[in-house]
Amino acid sequence: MRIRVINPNTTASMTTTIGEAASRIASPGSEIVATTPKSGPVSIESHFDEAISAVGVLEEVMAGEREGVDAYIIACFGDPGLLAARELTRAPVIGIAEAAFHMASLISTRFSIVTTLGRTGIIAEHLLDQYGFRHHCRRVRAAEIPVLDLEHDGEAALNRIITECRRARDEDGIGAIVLGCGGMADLTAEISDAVGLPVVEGVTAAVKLSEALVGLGLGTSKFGDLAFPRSKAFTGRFEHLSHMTPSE
Ligand code: 5HY
Repeated sequence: MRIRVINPNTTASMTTTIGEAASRIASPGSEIVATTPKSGPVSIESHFDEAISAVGVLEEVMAGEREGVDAYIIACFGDPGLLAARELTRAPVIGIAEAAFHMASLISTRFSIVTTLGRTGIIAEHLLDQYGFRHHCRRVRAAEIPVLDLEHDGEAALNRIITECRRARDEDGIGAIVLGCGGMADLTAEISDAVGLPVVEGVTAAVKLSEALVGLGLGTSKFGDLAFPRSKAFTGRFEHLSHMTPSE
């Protein structure tokens, strides 16, 4: 099966980190194709960044539909454009936040999230409510590191993340930790060793969930709100999207 892993920010080196982590965990026979949108923010650290990045995600899904893809992963912890992306395909589309919440709730009764900047914590909280995991999550914590520090100042960033994970372990009464950024995809083992708790990371969790859904022959339902978008005209910079409704 071919799994398209979309990094919604436009930092190619972070796409490489995400793609390598996905390939390491993928089953034999699963081909990981990690992609970066042509347009968008170099990192996603606000509602504005999130909104703009969603268009890039949707264009990557449309490209995947032309090339033939069995499953899609949205590798940003805000799951930008998730439901809109599901409208465009019959294939499963998995957001890394949703995947991590599901996996963490299977191995612990309570988990905490450790993300990058405090200001994006609210985005994770909104997703906890939307997906019905609020009661599983004790706290959304932040290491207060800009997303691209994971690429440019990895050691210092890792130490701040480990420090916050240890605080969560000692203060939150939890059984597991969820890492709150796609750029942390390669840090799971190191953090788990340093903290001594199960650490759930969304990119790798999403790969395994994608393989399970495709293996079960399950895809995005086309009945109801996730049916293909109705064909219509688009104007201005989106004119190329006009009447592009995928074939039924
Ligand atoms: C992410 N930003 O996973 C989010 C993390 C965050 O560019 N990739 C990003 O801090 O919300």
